[in-house]
Amino acid sequence: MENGFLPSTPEITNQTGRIITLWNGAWIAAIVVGVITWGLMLWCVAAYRKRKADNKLPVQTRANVPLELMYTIVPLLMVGVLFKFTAEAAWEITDNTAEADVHINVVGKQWSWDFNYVDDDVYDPGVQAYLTGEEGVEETLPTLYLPVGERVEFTLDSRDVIHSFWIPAFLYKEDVIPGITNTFQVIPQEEGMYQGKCAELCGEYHASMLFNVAVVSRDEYEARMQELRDEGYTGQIGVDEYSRDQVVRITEEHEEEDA
Ligand SMILES: [Cu+2]
Repeated sequence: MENGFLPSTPEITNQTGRIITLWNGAWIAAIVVGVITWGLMLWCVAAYRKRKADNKLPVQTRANVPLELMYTIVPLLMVGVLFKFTAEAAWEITDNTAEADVHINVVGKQWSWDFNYVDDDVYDPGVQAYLTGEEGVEETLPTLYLPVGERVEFTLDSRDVIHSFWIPAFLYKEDVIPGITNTFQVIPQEEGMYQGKCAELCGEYHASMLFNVAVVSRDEYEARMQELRDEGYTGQIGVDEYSRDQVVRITEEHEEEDA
């Protein structure tokens, strides 16, 4: 399996290959340990089963120092190996020291996302998705544009409660916490449309916090920036700016439509 059943491929971002390798390695290690453990259990059940006319108690063993050392050291080794590979991968993935080409500030809000394109000084205020259960919802979702092959630095802010910014195909999510700005970098490597979600239960319409991610060419990216400029979305939308009432009002309007 190239992707270990994950919703991604090694090429989608500069990080997905590393994450898939870690995931597959952890599964292989777990299966090896599992097979040995299950095998020993079954062997004990079969080899030491009670036989006919065997009515004595088995030998009663109390302490066995070599055995106790073994079952202390072996799990420590296993945890140590898992820790080493996980920590190495995490260091590399969360390394933010490189100079980014594109800076995007995401503001999570109940229940959508605002996208500030910092370098182009435009923004896209996300309107909460209205999930009817019918097809075609994708077209109504806010869409985040990213230029392919460029290093993107995300800064994540929240206007209200804790959210989590998640693009499943990128195999990475990061919490969006009020009062704290989290940062990560990624290089999207394949053009296409991806899905984004909130991965932290954040209230009644948490499930509506969907967005699209369009990884496009530099030209298409700039065309989108111009589009936002033409629509009047110049400047940046502040963390406290877009009132929560406005979003709640949108929700209520939808509810009236339903009624
Ligand atoms: Cu949320």
